[in-house]
Amino acid sequence: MAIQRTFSIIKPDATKRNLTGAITKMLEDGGLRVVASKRIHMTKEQAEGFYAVHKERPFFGELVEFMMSEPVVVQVLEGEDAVARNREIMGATNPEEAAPGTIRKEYALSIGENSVHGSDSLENAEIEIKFFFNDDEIVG
Ligand code: RTP
Ligand code: MG
Repeated sequence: MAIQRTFSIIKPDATKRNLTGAITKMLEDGGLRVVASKRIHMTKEQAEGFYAVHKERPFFGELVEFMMSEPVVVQVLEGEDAVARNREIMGATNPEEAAPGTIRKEYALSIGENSVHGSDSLENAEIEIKFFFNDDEIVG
């Protein structure tokens, strides 16, 4: 299996409850390394741009408002099979369907306020990393 990089967001519901450290520990314990990290307050342009693929979905407006509601922590995670590994550690989008021991099972409040984002493919990981980070901010 190859070493990959993926993109993660610790979402507003989690930063608000001071869960940045707890969630990062779950990612690290799961075998991923944080090679870039910053806390930002997303602008409307950033939230709409990042979630542009969802713009026709009924929850788009709600999702954008949520992502702008509090600061988030954007991270680049590195490790073996990092894209899939991160998705496993996160658990299903809906916390009611998330497996025991996953971040969303442990911490998510609802299908919308679900504590973390993780890239769903290697191709999207590259696009999402570039959306928030310059090359010199990532230290492997
Ligand atoms: P993410 O992109 O955030 O890692 O989550 P995901 O792949 O598991 O879920 P996706 O289908 O890509 O949806 C993106 C985010 O939109 C919010 N959502 N709300 N109200 C709803 O029915 C609903 N469905 C999705 C969630 O915050 C989800 O993570
Ligand atoms: Mg997604």
